Amino acid sequence: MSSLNDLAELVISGNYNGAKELTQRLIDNGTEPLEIINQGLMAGMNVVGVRFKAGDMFVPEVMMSAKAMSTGIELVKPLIADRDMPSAGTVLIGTVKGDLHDIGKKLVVMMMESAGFKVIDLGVDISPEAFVEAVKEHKPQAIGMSALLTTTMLSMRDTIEALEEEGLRDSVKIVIGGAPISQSFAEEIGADGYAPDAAAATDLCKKLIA
Ligand code: B1M
Repeated sequence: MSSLNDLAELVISGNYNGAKELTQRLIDNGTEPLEIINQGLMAGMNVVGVRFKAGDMFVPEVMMSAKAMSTGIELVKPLIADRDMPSAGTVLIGTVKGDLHDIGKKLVVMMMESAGFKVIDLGVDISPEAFVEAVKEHKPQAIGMSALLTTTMLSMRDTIEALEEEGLRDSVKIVIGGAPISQSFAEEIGADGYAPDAAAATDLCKKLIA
């Protein structure tokens, strides 16, 4: 195996040892670092996103693919100046106040990073005030909120209201998701969009930020 297509295939199959070895070989052969990222690692992850959305790939497989991709990125990163790293924008993400579920949110983070977003993951149990402070500090283009409990989803509304009170609402796009969330709830609380899964969240952020 020696080509960028092969590298993409290794990412798709979640073969992180293979992806690591081939990335190193491509670097040693003088392949441009950005080509390795765009035409190899990210190209593979884009396919994963499409297949996951279509229900042809499942969570554990996506996690293996994301690991393969990030293993390669770690090798290439030191060779690229920060300003040249492809960046689709900055997304701040967290599981809302009172909620400790983060498996789905981590999947969203991985997919977004794979698509070239700089993702700042605030973690779980994030209060509206903490979201506001983080927006002031990181100035993201978008915020992602995750909730898995019907009792915590209302914290999304509180967060949006807190952003409005601070005059920050219009500076960011807001995407929400998680098992109890729906498009109508997003509309009700004034979010910019709802995504049912990690791939859709990534697509939505691309669309909203563009
Ligand atoms: Co909890 N839990 N849990 N739990 N838990 C659920 C959510 C529940 C549905 C189980 C049930 O009763 N059938 C239920 C909620 C009921 C409700 O409110 N309607 C529940 C409950 C009640 C609780 C506790 C209250 C239980 C208790 O203590 N009595 C408690 C609450 C703790 C708290 O948060 N304060 C609790 C605790 C836990 C654990 C800690 C044990 C553990 C979480 C571990 C962790 O996340 N680190 C846990 C788990 C694992 C689950 C289930 C079994 C699985 C959730 C999961 O990870 N799914 C869940 C039942 C179920 O869903 N079958 C359940 C896999 C994950 C990939 O999917 O998170 O949906 P999901 O993410 C999806 C999409 O939703 C979407 O993308 C992902 C896929 O691509 N998505 C986004 C998610 N975030 C997004 C953000 C976006 C866009 C898309 O944009 C930003």
